[in-house]
Amino acid sequence: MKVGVFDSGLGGLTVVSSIQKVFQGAELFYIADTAYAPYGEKTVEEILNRCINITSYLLEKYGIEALIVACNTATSAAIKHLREKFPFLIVIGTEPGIKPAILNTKSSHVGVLATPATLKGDKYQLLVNELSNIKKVTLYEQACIGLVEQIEKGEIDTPKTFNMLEKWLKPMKENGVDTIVLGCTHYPLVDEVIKKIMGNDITLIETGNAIANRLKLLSEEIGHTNQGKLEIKVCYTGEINIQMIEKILENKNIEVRKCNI
Ligand code: DGN
Repeated sequence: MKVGVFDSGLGGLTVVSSIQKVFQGAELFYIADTAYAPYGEKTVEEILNRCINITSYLLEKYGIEALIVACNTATSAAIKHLREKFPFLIVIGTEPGIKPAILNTKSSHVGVLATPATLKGDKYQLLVNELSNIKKVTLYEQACIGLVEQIEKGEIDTPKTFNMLEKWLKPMKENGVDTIVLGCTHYPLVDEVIKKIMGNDITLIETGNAIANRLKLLSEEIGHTNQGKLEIKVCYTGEINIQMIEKILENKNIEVRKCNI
């Protein structure tokens, strides 16, 4: 089985890292669209164009049968169009884990960290409205402008990244937030910094495992046996920090190359 996964950069590799744990016997082609990163500050049309171009490339070059949009921003902008345009593909998107956060919180104060595009998108607003009758919670939404760029540079635990997060998390800390949604696939890469600021009792909700299990389930429905090796190949469109790829996937033998899309 051939699976395509993409994001604006390294973030979607946090999803691939979860996939590695439950999904086998397949080839996984990852596109890091770093020439057009970050997506979070682009228009919906610009993001949609990139999503269509990348999906067409993955189909033509590798013949993928499943596509994972490992990016909350791109999912919000394009998932509906991708499903309409490529109806024969299994298409799995990424959404902020608001529901598990609402179910988890004891203080009823929940933080959401995401890109500006995700928080502004209709899809996010719909999700929040839909879930508002499960339980009454106060949401502290924060658009983390510049955080994706810091992570792409490999600046995970530097004073600048710490200070950015400390400023954004201050109102959450002061108001007793006990659960934070990591609404961007890059943010699990700074989970230790967030814990340093919020304390170890904070619950961080990410979606990599849920996506990996969904891929496993949907692929088995079409006859995938889920046995053997998972081979991962990474392509990037601009620049990329290769040490970060090896670190996230805990593997130094990943094939990495540049591609033009
Ligand atoms: N990893 C992307 C997400 O989940 O939204 C980041 C998008 C971006 O490039 N800012």
